[in-house]
Amino acid sequence: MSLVVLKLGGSVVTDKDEPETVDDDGLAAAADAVASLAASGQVVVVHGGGSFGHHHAADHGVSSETGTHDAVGVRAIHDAMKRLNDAVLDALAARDVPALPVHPLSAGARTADGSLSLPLAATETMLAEGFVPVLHGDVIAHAGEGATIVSGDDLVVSLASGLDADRVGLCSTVPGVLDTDGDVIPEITAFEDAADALGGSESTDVTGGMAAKVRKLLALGAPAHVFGPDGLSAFVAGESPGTVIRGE
Ligand code: IP8
Repeated sequence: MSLVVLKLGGSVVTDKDEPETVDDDGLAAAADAVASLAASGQVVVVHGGGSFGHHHAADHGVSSETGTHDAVGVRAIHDAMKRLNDAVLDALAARDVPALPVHPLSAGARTADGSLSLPLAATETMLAEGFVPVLHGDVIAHAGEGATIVSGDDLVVSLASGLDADRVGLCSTVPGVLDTDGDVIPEITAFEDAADALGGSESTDVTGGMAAKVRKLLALGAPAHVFGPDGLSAFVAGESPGTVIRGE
């Protein structure tokens, strides 16, 4: 059975300008898409932080590099993400999708070099038993740093490679990877295809993390589609909305 890993950006399922506010229409459209995917194969969902995780992370001075040893702060970030995760699970349950939470804080860790270790037994067994695992960007124990933020994108890369996904979708508010004129690049098969737009081949994180994201997605064994909310139904139908990133 084919396996799809789908990331729902925080800006798609929340109202980024209002603290801890779900974007009901965005979440409904995303949940409809997951329900369609789940009807024909296996799906792992990952969602971002949006207006739930990010301001708590900023309040406590925590980023993906800078950690904290303050358990109160770690819980504030994690609890906010659990509230958003509950809203996503509820929207899926309302569509009869057998969705279950997997909280990265309790499942994985970062090693001292910053790489993510995410054991997959829970996710794999849920899939084999017909459930739809739903992970989320989170705060996570980090060797030497206390706890730092793990983004949904990093989880997608670990899940897609560890579970040998067939397709990966990243739905955010941008319609794809954009060239220097602001047009969507339909296909990227090497970093050089998008190097100008991404700030050059030496750049790792200049355009909202897109350069780093493209590099990681090129290393996957599965095609990764980067698209906006308007592309969700095309992605569900097996088409290639936005940009497809395909390493060779
Ligand atoms: O929105 C970040 O996940 P992202 C999650 O995928 C937190 O970057 C806790 C800020």
